[in-house]
Amino acid sequence: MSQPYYITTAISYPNGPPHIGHAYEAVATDALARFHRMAGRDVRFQTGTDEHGLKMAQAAAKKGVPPQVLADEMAGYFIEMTKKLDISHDRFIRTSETDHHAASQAIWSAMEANGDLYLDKYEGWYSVRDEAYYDESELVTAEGEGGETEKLSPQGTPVEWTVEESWFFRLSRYQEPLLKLFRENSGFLKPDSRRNEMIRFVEGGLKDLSISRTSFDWGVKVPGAENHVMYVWVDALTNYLTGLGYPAETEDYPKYWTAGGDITHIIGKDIVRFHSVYWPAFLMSAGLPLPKQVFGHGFLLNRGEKMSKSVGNVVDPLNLADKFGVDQLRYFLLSDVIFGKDGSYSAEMIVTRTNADLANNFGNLAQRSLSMIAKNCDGKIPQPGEATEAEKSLLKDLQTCFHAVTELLASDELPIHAAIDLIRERLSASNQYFADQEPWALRKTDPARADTVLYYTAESIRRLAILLRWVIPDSCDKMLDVLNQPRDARNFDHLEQLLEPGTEISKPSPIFPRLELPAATEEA
Ligand code: ME8
Repeated sequence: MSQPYYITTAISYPNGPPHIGHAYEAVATDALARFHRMAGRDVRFQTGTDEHGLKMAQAAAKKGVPPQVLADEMAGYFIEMTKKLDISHDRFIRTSETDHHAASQAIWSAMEANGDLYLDKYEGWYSVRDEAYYDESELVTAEGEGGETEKLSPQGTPVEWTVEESWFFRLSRYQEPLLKLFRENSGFLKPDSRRNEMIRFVEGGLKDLSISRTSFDWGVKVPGAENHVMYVWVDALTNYLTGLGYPAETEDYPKYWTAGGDITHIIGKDIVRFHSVYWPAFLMSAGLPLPKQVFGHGFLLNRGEKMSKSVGNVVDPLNLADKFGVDQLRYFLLSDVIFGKDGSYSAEMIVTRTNADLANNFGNLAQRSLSMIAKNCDGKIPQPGEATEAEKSLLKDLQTCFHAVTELLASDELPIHAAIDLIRERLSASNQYFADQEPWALRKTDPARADTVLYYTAESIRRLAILLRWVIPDSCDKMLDVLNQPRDARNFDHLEQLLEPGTEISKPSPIFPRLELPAATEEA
């Protein structure tokens, strides 16, 4: 039996409502969680909001409300997004919750007990937007609007000179252990491009990290130094432990973390340094096991351009889901974007992709074949005659596809898009089988053979619905409802089982309507 699987998204800053990047990460992580659950693994999945820090405090001040009020309001939108997009998390964590304060103080105390914390003064650059400290050597110089030069972070965000008393973490101690981790464990950080970047960063030398602030008080209090709040990333990263009950030795914490569970953090490329350098160093210091993998996915660009409030191209993912359908959006994001690389989206791209694969391919096959069963077979799955080579290879190829998909998703590269490509090939093959066999013509010349063809077409639809259920759960469940399949017969271990002839089917109605392009004026 494989190890329990713990998968997490990053926790989002609720300084504004969710954008398409948040939706993308939630959907990709959800698909992986669902895949492993369908494969029979014990899965725990966590997502949530990262509510502390200067960015939140400043956003709240700008609105004239306390940070907790802003966090409560915006967290509500993030929770709404998870519901809307069918995200199957076990816990939605909010870092302002009491148990999270306790967990953050526990990891702090463990790092302190290991001799890794000391009090000093921080003097250096800080980017509020990135909630990150930068070394002078990392900054880039840009020309401001008035022609003056300004210093920006490597992410292009403004930086400010900060001087304050601060607790420090002896990150420098972990340079060698981290390099060893990267070198000996090539799967720890993926894709490889991010790993190479981080190896270069660590090789460049690690300075001790400032991990507390005294100039504001919106955060987790430092144990024994109540005028300090923890640097937001210390508490944010600890969310992954809080959600399991840490530090209490309850059932979930040992099961998913300390007893060798496979821990996977799915995050975006901009926060790889925090997850693959700071986080493992904190964990090593606290004497805790490390995650199995940190995966830094790419960014979604609106028609190839970075989203930004000033450009006015920030897209509300809930609007997209309303316009095009939840599963249509999920399918597009997961099949069109190469997991690990940046991807582009636009209304045309969503419509083109989902019309081709879902409406014209899957939907059309199901609608045509199941309507024939409804009309000609008394609404019941017909009794098949002997299977010919065509039927045998139809089913065999579906099974081979399942094994290939499993193998892909067990690899460190997590090629979700490539797994969907394989399933899409089977969709087309089933359509081809149906078209080649012409059951509508056989109905007149050889009704028994027509029944056989309809039986195997329905069987391939059942298998395709199971194969795609981790990507587009609601539509596949609707398809399996039409086929009258029990809820407990929809996982991968039911792939090879065959439809029971005589099973009554429900009247099929189109599950994937053909989408029209929205008018240019209201485009995404
Ligand atoms: O970074 N495309 O929060 P966040 C794809 N609170 N992904 C994107 C994206 C885009 N255009 N923009 C952002 C934070 N993301 C921290 C995380 S975890 C302990 C703390 C991703 O709201 C981003 O890379 O800025 C991150 O993984 C997630 O969305 C939340 O970003």
